[in-house]
Amino acid sequence: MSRAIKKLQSDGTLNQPFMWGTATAAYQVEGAWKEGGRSPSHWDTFTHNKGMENGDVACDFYHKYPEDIQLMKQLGFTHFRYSISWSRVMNGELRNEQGIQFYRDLTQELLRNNIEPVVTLYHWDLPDQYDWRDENVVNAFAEFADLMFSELTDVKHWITLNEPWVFCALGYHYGLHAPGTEGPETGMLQCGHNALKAHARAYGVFKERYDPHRPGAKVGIALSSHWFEPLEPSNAADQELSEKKRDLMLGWFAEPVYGSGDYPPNVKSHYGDQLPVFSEAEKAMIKGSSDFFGLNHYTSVYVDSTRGGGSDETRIKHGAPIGALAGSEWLYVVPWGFNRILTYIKTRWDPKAIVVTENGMSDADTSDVTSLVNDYSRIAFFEGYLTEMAKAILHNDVPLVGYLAWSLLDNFEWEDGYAERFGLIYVDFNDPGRRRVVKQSAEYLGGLIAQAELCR
Ligand code: PNW
Repeated sequence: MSRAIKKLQSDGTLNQPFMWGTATAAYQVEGAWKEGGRSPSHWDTFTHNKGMENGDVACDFYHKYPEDIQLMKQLGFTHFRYSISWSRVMNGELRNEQGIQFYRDLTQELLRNNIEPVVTLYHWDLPDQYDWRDENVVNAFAEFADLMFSELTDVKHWITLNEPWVFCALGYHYGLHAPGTEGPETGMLQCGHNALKAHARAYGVFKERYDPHRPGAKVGIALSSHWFEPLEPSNAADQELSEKKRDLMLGWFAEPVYGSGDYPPNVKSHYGDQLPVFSEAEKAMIKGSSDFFGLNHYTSVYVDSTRGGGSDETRIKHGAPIGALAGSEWLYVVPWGFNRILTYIKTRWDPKAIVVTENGMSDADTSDVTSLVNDYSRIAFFEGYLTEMAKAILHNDVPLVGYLAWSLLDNFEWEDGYAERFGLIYVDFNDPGRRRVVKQSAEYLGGLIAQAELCR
């Protein structure tokens, strides 16, 4: 690991210290859903209407962030990724001063403790009055982005949107995420189309109005993807179908932003007339609208072209699972897939820089706090994935500039509520004070960062 980091630090083209951080999202950690003038987002409405577990209190990060920042500092993290709750800082078209003040305070507290902020503008908590299928969200998002760019003047790393694949597919097609719409693929495609435009507009606002006065500031987007591995690597049909699946999950958003400005051919042929069309001006606006490639990566799947439609993805080869199953039914631990997807991104799009904006694993919730805190399987996860990341840097010249572990805290895991724990820090959700306990894996990462520091 440290050899890879050393190479990175001495590489002139990437002359910035490696970003070692953790990541969170507003709705998953903040709580305080009605405080300080916050209005509801569609996640409040969705969870309340369905009677699900929810983020009303979550980790109470809204009140406890100074304590959490001290923990990050003790562990040695250099960066922290958090998101802005749009409906905390804006009420319709109006700004909400108290909400904005919260993010100013949080940002200043990080900087006072020598931790660099990485701000996600949108991590899924859409104000109730908007809908991603409706074009008017594009302007609204650009205005919200403008407000935050103008207020958080010290932030150097901005992420416009987190995982449009997830919020469009799960929100407007499968109905598992807010707003809970189960329906034809057209809704999800319209969502993706507006998301790309909203992202590019926000990028444009920053470049035009703020970039000249913010030396070193960067704006990007965070895209999520599994690695799709052909079940039989020598089988041409498996290869072809794997490539198509990479396009349907990652290329759908990456190709417009980092490639041609338009959807990849596989996505066009798969959806046909259902797929909205960009004008030439929109393509020009979207193409190149990112200063780095933000990647959220967790797991890999095999692709088996001999099986029909729904079952052509499998986790089993010759009777053996692709990796150990973590605490989420979709999360198999596959370190080698991490090197492959990083190298694939470098080869296909050759971005200036890649930031791993999320990577981590879950434990199923149990009442056994001791075993949740002595999380040796998470240490094995990080060891495996970081070793593969180092190989990607050292052997495949992947321009990696940062690694942000998901997540700082056990938190509200969307449709799975509090049943899955992704944190480096345990949170007691039965305790009104939301007591924190640092897990062994956090100490492990802290040790690694200290080692990497020695190479500077
Ligand atoms: C990400 N998948 O979501 C989100 O950005 C986080 O908010 C979330 O807590 C975290 O990963 C863990 O789930 C994903 O199915 C959801 O591949 C699903 C997938 C990937 C990422």
